[in-house]
Amino acid sequence: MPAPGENFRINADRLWDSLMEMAKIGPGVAGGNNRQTLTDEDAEGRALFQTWCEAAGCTMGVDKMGTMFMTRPGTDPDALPVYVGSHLDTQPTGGKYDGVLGVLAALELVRTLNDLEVQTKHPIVITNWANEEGARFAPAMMASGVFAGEIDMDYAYGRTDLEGASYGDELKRIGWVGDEEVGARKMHAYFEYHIEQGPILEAEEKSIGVVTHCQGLWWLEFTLTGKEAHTGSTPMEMRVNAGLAMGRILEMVQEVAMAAQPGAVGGVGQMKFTPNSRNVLPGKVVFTVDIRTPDQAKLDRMRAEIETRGAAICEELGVGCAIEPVGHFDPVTFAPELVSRVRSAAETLGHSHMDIISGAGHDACWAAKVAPATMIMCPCVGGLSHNEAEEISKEWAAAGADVLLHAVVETAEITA
Ligand code: HGY
Ligand code: MN
Ligand code: MN
Repeated sequence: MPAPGENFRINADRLWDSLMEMAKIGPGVAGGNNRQTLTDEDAEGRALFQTWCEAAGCTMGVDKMGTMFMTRPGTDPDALPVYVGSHLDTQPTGGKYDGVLGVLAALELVRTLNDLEVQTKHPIVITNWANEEGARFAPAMMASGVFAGEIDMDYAYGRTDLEGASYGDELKRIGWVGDEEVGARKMHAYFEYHIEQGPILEAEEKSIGVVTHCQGLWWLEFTLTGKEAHTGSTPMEMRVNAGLAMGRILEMVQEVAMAAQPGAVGGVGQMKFTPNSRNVLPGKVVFTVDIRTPDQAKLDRMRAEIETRGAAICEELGVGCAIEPVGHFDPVTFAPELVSRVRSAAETLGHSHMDIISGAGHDACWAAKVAPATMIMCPCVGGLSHNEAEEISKEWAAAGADVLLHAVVETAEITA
């Protein structure tokens, strides 16, 4: 069969309508979403997604981590499927498109193939990975990490949120414990379409990011032990001040990341003081340092320096210090043959494009461990993401979805 021409495109309005419909579930307080993993809102989003996929002729499978697999049959049932997915869970103050665009663009791809009565040799499986964000249960990309054999399922089940609820209990509570062994499924290839979550594509005025790599990551959880004491009557020289140690460590992380420029980031997004009372010096401070760079050696050097200097800061202040890695993956190189398929699809469709390294982590990073995998990106306004003001245009959304359609169909091989 000849490769589809440049008129082979998705229905941009239907994709946009689906995005807006899904965005109504788990609304945020400022126009975005709060549909955190394994919450009732996540369950509601899953149910809507299941209804849509089954209406498009897909059959559902769910694995023991709660990841959803919606299969459109191919003409060769023995052919390994082409998986196309991302995630429906969001940050607490997330946007409407992070993850959701990739899942619903995959659904739109199937809807378009149905409209045109196109058959493919390989089945196509739309995938909604559970707990991509890692906001409620660290690490991020947890279910895809278990799928790739990089994270132990019992460890994952035992992860708890700030209220002490465990992943396993919450998955059971919302009724989404599947029956499939995690990772039993084999993939012919994996594609993920995602907003860039950074400023490059918009600044360069490119509609398509041809993602060649993804930077590596460490999440280092620091637990600092101080001495609870009165903030008013305790003399400065008597304090065992875990809060001060945290402040100095944050400053040091900034310094390490700036010294590693260009191409490195470091910071902290979450911390917890105990007892977290205004006039009690904290007995315990827990926070997670997030460092990332595409350069393997630099990533390892940054981790070593932050751990060594963090321990020294605590020793100087007499504060106890424990450091536990709670998230990690090495820099990822995506499958060159799929990357060039994405690039040529953008060219066929006449979309401006550029090669790009993903700054954010994605389920594709783990999928790349077990199958040829790659990603497609579209710009986002101001490069903003993990913020309720996250925004894209309908045109950007459709351009990437068209590239996804072409690259996936070429990989799944049209038969009719
Ligand atoms: O942390 C990440 O990069 C992703 O947004 N979960
Ligand atoms: Mn995402
Ligand atoms: Mn995200």
